[in-house]
Amino acid sequence: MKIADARVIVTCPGRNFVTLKIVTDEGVTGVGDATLNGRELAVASYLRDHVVPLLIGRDPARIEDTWQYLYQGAYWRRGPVTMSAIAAVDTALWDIKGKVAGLPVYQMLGGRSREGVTVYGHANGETVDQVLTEVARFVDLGYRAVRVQCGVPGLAKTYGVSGDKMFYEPADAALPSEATWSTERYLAHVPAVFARVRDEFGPHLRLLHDVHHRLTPIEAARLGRSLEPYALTWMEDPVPADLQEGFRLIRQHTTTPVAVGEVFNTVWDASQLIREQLIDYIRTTVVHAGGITHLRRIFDFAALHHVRSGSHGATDLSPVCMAAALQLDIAIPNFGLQEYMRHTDQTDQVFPHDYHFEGGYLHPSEAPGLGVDIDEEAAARYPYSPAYLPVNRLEDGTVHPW
Ligand code: KDG
Ligand code: MG
Repeated sequence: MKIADARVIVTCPGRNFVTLKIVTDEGVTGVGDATLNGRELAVASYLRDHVVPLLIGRDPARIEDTWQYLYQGAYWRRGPVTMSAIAAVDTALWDIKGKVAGLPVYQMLGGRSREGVTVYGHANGETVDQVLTEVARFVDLGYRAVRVQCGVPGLAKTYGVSGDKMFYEPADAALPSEATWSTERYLAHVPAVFARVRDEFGPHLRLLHDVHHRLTPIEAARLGRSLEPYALTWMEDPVPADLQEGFRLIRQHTTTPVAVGEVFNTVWDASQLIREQLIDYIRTTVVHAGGITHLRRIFDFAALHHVRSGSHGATDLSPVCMAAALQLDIAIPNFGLQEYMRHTDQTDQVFPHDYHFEGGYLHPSEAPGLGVDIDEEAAARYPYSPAYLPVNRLEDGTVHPW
């Protein structure tokens, strides 16, 4: 069997997605997600101009060899554009291998380690009362874990607090919108939010919070300590992880678990954090960290260091990524949690799939391969539309992480 064709499909059914579809000379097809929020066309070009010509005629069964060929062969390693492109190829080849074998991909990864994939949803509101209403909605839907984000008094807009509560869209404008940030106001408010949520929902609901890289290590240490009475499952991205030894300071001061990694692309981005056990959950995902092959490598390395998975699963990761993530989540020994933000009906129509939510769990498809596809005719009805993530500034105008 040989790869006969590979198509890069850019579509915007409510938000932009980039998908690679590989076709073999025997008519077997596989799909991979290549979406990089706000930089979609860079990955589309990397694939079309520099990867697709190298795929034609290759044996689709040689997944590891193709991964190494694209990673080592390019000479220029790592980075979100390169690794999203490699991820798309890798994911599509696992899809093909599963279809050829007649097995869902998780069976080729060692089979089930659990009955379902525990997911967390996003409850957010401008006020604490709104937050409580949203948490209740997720609890009623059966979620066992909920991420809680709240507006900050005195700030007009806070990233993570969305207009549409169920189909949250972070890339909100054709050019980046701007918001104003105050760490002082934030740190003063967050513990009170979690006090109310714990009080209302009791000790058993798993609660999470995303800091979106906005703090310094000592500020994060203070936040973690102030949240200890509310027993969070994790505090996410407390500081930018470029300087990894900064996490030592956080660890010295708080027992609130730490989750990091949605912007990481390789095991090398996380190696110090994992080796020194400075984090508890690694949030790398299929699409941005080199596909199923490389994400499995990261999770195995993490497993040796008491670190569990917590894959990113926002709406800017397509159903193709989610289908692939679930195949891995159900199989690995050190699964922690899977983020799950629901896609809109438009998106689900473009990407037919049969993973499903039940009782707080997502269940991967049992179909051969990944159990997801792209309807190319439907995709063609939604042309690319520029959309960017917002930018944050401090009250004095200094650019700051959102
Ligand atoms: O593209 C960026 C989003 O995926 C990001 O804002 C989502 O932080 C995020 C999360 O944890 O889902
Ligand atoms: Mg996050």
